[in-house]
Amino acid sequence: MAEQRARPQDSTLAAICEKVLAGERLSHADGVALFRTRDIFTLGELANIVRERRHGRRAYYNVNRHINYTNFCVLRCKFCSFYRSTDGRSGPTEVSNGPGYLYSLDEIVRIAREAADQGATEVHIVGGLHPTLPFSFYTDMCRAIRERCPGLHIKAFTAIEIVHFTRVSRPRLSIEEVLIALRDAGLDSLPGGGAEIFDPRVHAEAFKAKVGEKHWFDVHRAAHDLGIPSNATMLYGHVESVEERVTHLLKLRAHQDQSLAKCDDATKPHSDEGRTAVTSVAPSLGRSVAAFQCCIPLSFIPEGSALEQLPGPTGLDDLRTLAIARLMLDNVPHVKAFWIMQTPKLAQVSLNWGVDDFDGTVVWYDITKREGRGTNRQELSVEQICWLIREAGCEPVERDTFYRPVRRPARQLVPV
Ligand code: V47
Repeated sequence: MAEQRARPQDSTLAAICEKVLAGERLSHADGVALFRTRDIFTLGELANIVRERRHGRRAYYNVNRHINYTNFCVLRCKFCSFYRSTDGRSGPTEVSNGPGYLYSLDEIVRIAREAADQGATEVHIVGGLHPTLPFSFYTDMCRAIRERCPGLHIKAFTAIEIVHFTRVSRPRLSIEEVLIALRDAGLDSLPGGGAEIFDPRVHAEAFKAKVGEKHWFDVHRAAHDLGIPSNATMLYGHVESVEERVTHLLKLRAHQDQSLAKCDDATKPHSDEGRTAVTSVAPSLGRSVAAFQCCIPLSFIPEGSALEQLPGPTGLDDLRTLAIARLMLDNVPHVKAFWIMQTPKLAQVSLNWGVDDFDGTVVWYDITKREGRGTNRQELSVEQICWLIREAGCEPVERDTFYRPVRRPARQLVPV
């Protein structure tokens, strides 16, 4: 059993190994030591031990579709290559100087319907902060998707968009009121985007105009209190230090402690034991409290952003960060490698470094493109994902958004 093998070559890791093997919580200093160590095999092995305790050799993926409904944005975050200024003419750099766009509601519903017809269980919808769209655009979007695709899980809007909606709503709504209106229109869960790095210095340097950590946590706290599950991200490899990454993870852990303390057993995020979903019909989310289901460390892609002079994370930095997220977040069930950002090859390797979730088929993705000018068609087929997972020695498990296994007849998925 892997648990017996961790014998660190770096003696400073001995106490950390003992803590991990005993299931004890790691400190900030432990997290920093793991970032600094050259004993990468011990780090990977520790993260794999924790991953196997929770999930065995299972590796999750989902059949999903990302919809980035607009790239117009009132913000100009330095790490972002996606936004277009609201006059529609410019992006952050020459490379990312393509046109601005806004999908109509009909187009969004058409994409969602097509995804559902092709077997998707989830749509993941996020966009820029559009300057003029009314709040009704977003509730109408959820309502129309819910009507046309009743079984499709709607995971939509980062915390930053939710705060933006409070500002554009008339009369002005609170965060809680916005979430209730969206939930009543069909929203099932929130994605984890927009967290970046919870640190005032990094905030001032890389995304000054964006709302900061207080608002991000206010949205996720309100969502959890309403019984709406969510995810949490960390954007790493730009202007932050490793100490700031560890602080970010510990802030997520502290928030999760609070949410879990309020959770009743029925809604506590769970591994898939004993639960099976044929479709992604959400459990009733009404009055219970929810929590983070998953942490997604996002590997910064510099191309096309105002920080494109930076090198971005190396492969080893990606692996370290994913492994350390697994080790620090002892109360978050899943750690995801989003293959769009870590690349399929690295995401595959990370399945033995603490990661248990590969995200999904995605199909279209606009927010980042690896080559800067690359196409937004970014898709892996179920066959490709399962092959990568199996080759890593894991068992592929198709999940719904709540990590319940999806069982479907062979060849139910229609190729796009
Ligand atoms: O909020 C922006 C980040 C996020 C860049 O919840 C960048 O399951 C890297 O949150 N390089 C959107 N990252 C993606 C996101 C996400 C993805 C997959 C799954 C889930 C989930 C959430 O991408 C943004 C921002 O933090 N981002 N620009 C960039 N240049």
